[in-house]
Amino acid sequence: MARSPTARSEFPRAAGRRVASLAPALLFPAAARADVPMTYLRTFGGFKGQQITTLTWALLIQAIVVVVIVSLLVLVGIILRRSRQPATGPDRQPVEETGSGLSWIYIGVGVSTVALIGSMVWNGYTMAAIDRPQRDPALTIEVRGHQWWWEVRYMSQDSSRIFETANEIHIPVGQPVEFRVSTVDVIHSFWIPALGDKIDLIPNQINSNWLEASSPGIYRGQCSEYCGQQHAHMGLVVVADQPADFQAWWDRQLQPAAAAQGPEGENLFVLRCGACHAIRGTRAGGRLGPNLSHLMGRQSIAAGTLPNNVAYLSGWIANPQTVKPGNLMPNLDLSGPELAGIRTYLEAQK
Ligand code: HEC
Ligand SMILES: [Cu+2]
Repeated sequence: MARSPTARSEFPRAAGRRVASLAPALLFPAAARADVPMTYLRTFGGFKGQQITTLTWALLIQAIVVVVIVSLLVLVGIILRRSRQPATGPDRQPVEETGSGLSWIYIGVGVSTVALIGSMVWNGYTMAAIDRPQRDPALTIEVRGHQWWWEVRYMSQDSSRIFETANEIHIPVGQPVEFRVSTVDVIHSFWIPALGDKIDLIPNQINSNWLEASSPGIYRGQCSEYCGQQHAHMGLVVVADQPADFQAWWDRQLQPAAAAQGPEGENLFVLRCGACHAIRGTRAGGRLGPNLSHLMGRQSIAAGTLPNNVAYLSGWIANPQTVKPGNLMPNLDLSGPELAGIRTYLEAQK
């Protein structure tokens, strides 16, 4: 399910950054992003992503160096101790040894202080540098967290172009996009590791963040603040399209729902599902579950849990509680014909 963008153009020019970007290149030689969909050690997030990933590598390497040095010192201590024989037997050891070793403490504290202050300054610099995009965001997308899925609303000056969707976000490549986020229930956190930093979704508050994708592709995201039983199945995808494809996608979303094979399927859908789900242009206007307009254009269902194809879709509609126990869509005990009618109707929502 992935196009693999070439990240080459992304590798930073500055010498310091080049060192840091070497490490991921060694670890994942020709890895397509799909092989490591949730990586934050490689970035596709333009300027912001580079700033964060470089810092991440620096801190990671620093932590590894500390562990290696401390382990070596412990080993040296153990080995030296064993080889030194007490002169007159164990009962004759002096209580206080000459040469206290305190200088090791002074050196250790000095070195860690410099390293920690250095990281703190770098952290502060990075946070200031990524606070705002270098250009004004191309568009604003509102994201609202639900247990356990993502409500997504595209904003526009032209109110006829505003629309809602769920769990899959398209953005134009190479342009900063503003995200305004909140939640209807508990705290969630919106995170697309390959693109940039996290932002918490907090009740009765709107937080904002911005992201930019530097190459086209599909980037997996994940709720990263524990939010209940199905927290681990609260995923999403961000699809970065070429600007023209993005506009075409947006236009397609605004098109009316398809009425597949007569009104029967639609009526069934409105009756059995419309209290919780909306499809634009029909009487189904529920808001307790994801908006299902143009559902078949999405890659996955149940917030990134299952691939979106007819088989999984049927399985989900027939028995959502087996797939995602505890989720807020109940098993509906549909009859065979009801399930078939609703499925056929949904299949036409491309
Ligand atoms: C009581 C409310 C409720 C009813 C009734 C309901 N659903 Fe849902 N549905 C939900 C919720 C909540 C979710 C999100 C579950 C999750 O991912 O945690 C959901 C998710 C879905 C999804 C996955 C969408 C996505 O983008 O991930 C599909 C498809 C779906 N429902 C179809 C149906 C159909 C078809 C019916 C009628 C037969 C129906 N639902 C009835 C609440 C409901
Ligand atoms: Cu969550």
